[in-house]
Amino acid sequence: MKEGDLLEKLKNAIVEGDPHKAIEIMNECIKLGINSKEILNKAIVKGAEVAGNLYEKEEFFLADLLMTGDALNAATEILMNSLNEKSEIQSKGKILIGTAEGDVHDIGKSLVISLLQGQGYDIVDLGSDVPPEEFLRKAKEINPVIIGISGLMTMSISKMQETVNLLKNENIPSRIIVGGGILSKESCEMIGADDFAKDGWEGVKKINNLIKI
Ligand code: B12
Repeated sequence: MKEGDLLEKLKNAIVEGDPHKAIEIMNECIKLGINSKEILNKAIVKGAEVAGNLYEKEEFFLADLLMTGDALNAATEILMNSLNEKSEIQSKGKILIGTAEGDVHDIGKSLVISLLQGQGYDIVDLGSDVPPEEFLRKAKEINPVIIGISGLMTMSISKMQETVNLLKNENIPSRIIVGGGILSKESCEMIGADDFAKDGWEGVKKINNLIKI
């Protein structure tokens, strides 16, 4: 099967919320050596977008979104394993990461973590729905070079802002980067973070740049 057809089938399996099919096609993609960025952008994120739009139009219900979440998790787990296998680099420093308070979305964050581990960073993952005070407590304990905050919902923006304000007011020296589907350069400025990334690969590049400063 052609690469484009396979990625289209993977996207459909994600929208349909079929983890078994997603696993089968993902394994095929890896076997064929399809570039992981292509898999992520053309199948995984596209599938998530289609499901999200259907949900917005009320053609999908929460149960459908949950099934898409299962298929997304199944596909990204395989992608993450393939990214991890390639990591043989020395530690570049500690990164503290979590999803903003009130937000349970964590699939994109997990992907970013795999990419960063592949680049040789040590990751401390606070999970999802993380209160600003928890970011602060952990930052004081481990002194990370970077703090990453993920957020996928509009309401996460104010929580990210609150977290950044708290960290800056407490003079935490770590550089802060935010990411997640809803963010833009403008919302990043509003949040007061040092940078933002639209996808995981851009995140890695920007983090590498931030630690040079
Ligand atoms: C799967 C999904 C779920 C799953 C989540 C499972 C999980 N464990 O994560 C479930 C079913 C649980 C869920 C629940 C809900 N969801 Co939902 N969900 C989605 C969906 C379809 C896909 C999200 C996803 O995984 N995308 C794929 C990943 C790979 O992309 P990503 O997260 O953007 O990550 C990439 C980049 O952004 C970046 N990145 C991400 N984080 C970070 C962090 C850093 C530091 C960096 C550098 C980069 C970075 O790198 C990643 C890789 O490139 C989206 C639609 C969409 N378009 O995103 C809706 C969506 C996010 N959900 C939405 C909603 C409304 C909800 C619910 C409120 C529904 C409800 N009525 O209960 C609840 C939220 C509950 C809560 N309190 O959080 C809305 C949010 C709307 C808004 N603007 O606020 C969306 C946009 C759907 C829509 N169009 O309406 N959801």
